[in-house]
Amino acid sequence: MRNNYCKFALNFKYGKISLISKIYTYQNYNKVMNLTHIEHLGIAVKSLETAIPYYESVLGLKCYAVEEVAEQKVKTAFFKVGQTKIELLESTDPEGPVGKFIEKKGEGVHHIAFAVEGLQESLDLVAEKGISLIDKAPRKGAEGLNIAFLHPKSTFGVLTEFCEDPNK
Ligand code: CMX
Repeated sequence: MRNNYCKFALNFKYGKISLISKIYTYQNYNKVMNLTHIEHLGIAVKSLETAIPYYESVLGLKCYAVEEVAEQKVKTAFFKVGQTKIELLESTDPEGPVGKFIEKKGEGVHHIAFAVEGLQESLDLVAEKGISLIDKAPRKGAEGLNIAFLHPKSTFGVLTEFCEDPNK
């Protein structure tokens, strides 16, 4: 009798713990990030010099900044379309991410970047949901933004970037 009571008490205790942990996991799974807008589209080009005139003379946009991001082995050129930017990417090294991309796939859309509120929390959250991160913690990108990439193999083939403006 005493044995049965102990078994019951133990089952009850561990059942409760497992239920609580299931509810916790479920709640976490349903937590979503706060993506505010598409910050930019990254487009790989062989040469900024030959691509910029298309964006300026044909599409009527204005290139407002050219910046080298040595860590990423790229030179970038920026245009604004409403709240979203176009970021042209010219590789400075054939072994860099954009150099390899152009070699394999040619010029074209390279990545999509979302502005997020709470970059580290967002990375932790997507990692908990099984998404592979290229960057487990934010690093510095162009225009002084904190950035991090998700691996295209776990995002349906689209290299995805999260950006956060440290001054906001
Ligand atoms: N979009 C979709 N798929 C991509 C990709 C991209 N931009 N870049 C590479 N891939 C795919 C390749 O096609 C390849 O697929 P398969 O295995 O089916 O052939 C696979 O990813 C591996 O590609 P890889 O050429 O062997 O290159 P690596 O594994 O060395 O690197 C990646 C791929 C995504 C991890 C690397 O490019 C990376 O770390 N990117 C993030 C940083 C970055 O892109 N910086 C440049 C922009 C910086 C900025 O915006 O300032």
